[in-house]
Amino acid sequence: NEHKSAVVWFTGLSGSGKSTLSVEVEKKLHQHGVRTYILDGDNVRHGLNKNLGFSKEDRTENIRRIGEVSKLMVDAGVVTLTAFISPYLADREAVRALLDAGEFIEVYVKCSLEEAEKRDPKGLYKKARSGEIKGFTGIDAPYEEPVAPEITVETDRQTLDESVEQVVEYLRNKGLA
Ligand code: GGZ
Repeated sequence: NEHKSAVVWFTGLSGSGKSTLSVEVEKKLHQHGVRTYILDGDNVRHGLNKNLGFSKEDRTENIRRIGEVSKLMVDAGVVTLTAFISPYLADREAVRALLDAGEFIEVYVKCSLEEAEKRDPKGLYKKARSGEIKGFTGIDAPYEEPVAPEITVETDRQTLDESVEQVVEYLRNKGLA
């Protein structure tokens, strides 16, 4: 593998800004001629993982498969950006263990529950509060914060541009951008 590659693993609450951030970081990488691919709910949960729901077991299997796909993408030399809540520490660490050192870049997309709930772009928090959705992350299902993420961005305290630049700068320093 002549091209250095890695997985940029965005983790955080629903509505924290993972997808937005992955799209904006990808744009910057494209400007630098880097080949990328974004894995997110739209292309994974509707296809490969359409038999999975949101129980603890299903989330673990969701993340396991995404980790395996990410590994294949990295082997192919594609910088892979993933945007999944991935609420369990052990599941994220299992993905890290699949990859070589430096190939798993965990980005904690930190945002208070209060702010994520205020954004509520799909009205899901409202449904979770009313009991229409059970086991919603942050409401009645856990989110385990990263312990030592490579990068933390605080989307309720910094602008999108600042967060994007922070990620791109990290990748630049690692020779990935
Ligand atoms: C959390 C849920 C749930 C429950 C549906 N809990 O804002 P969104 O809509 O687009 O992001 C959420 C997405 C989470 O899927 P992931 O594959 O990222 O989750 S995990 O990593 O935990 O496997 C939300 C929607 O799916 N959604 N039900 N109960 N989010």
